[in-house]
Amino acid sequence: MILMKDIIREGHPTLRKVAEEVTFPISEDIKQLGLNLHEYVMNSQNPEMVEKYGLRPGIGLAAPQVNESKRVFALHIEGEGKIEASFIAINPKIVSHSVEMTYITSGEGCLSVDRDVEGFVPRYARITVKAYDVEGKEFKKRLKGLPAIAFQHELDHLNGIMFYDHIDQKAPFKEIPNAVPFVRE
Ligand code: SB7
Ligand code: NI
Repeated sequence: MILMKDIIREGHPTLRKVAEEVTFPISEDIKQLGLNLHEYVMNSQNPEMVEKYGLRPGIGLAAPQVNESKRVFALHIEGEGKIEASFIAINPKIVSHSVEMTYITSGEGCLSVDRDVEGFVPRYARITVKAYDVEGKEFKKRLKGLPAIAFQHELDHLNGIMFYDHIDQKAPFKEIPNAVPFVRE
């Protein structure tokens, strides 16, 4: 089980590496890594588990954040008891995206960043993605809203990119062209 002590923080070199592609057939270790990442994000949204294990809530977690430089991440996004997106993605890619952009009005955070970094993080409003699941089966999805934003945040981790790399240093709250703001409750 992944705990906060297993999550590396900014300054650790692994967060700046381009993670390695997963090879096929998918090994038992990679499968377990994916399942553990997914378990963390689900547990971190369960008040009893948060309390018991001191978890910080997160809607996604990428393998490099647990110091495994592999192209794997997990997402779990629930709102009003409804699961909006919940999956493990191996060798994920964006196959197409909208021209329209979006950004979370309150900014983004990261389990590997122990400080608040303010500013708008431009993201594609809609994306079509492809990835493999832990059984090695390819899937394709269309994502919008928070799942689309989170997918891009996690994919960035696989490429050594942190959310604040996208914030305009001189004008963090400058309007983003072609963007429809996303308000997170
Ligand atoms: C806000 C938070 C996240 C994604 C998009 C907007 C995920 C936070 C948890 N992570 O650090 C995952 O990498
Ligand atoms: Ni992150």
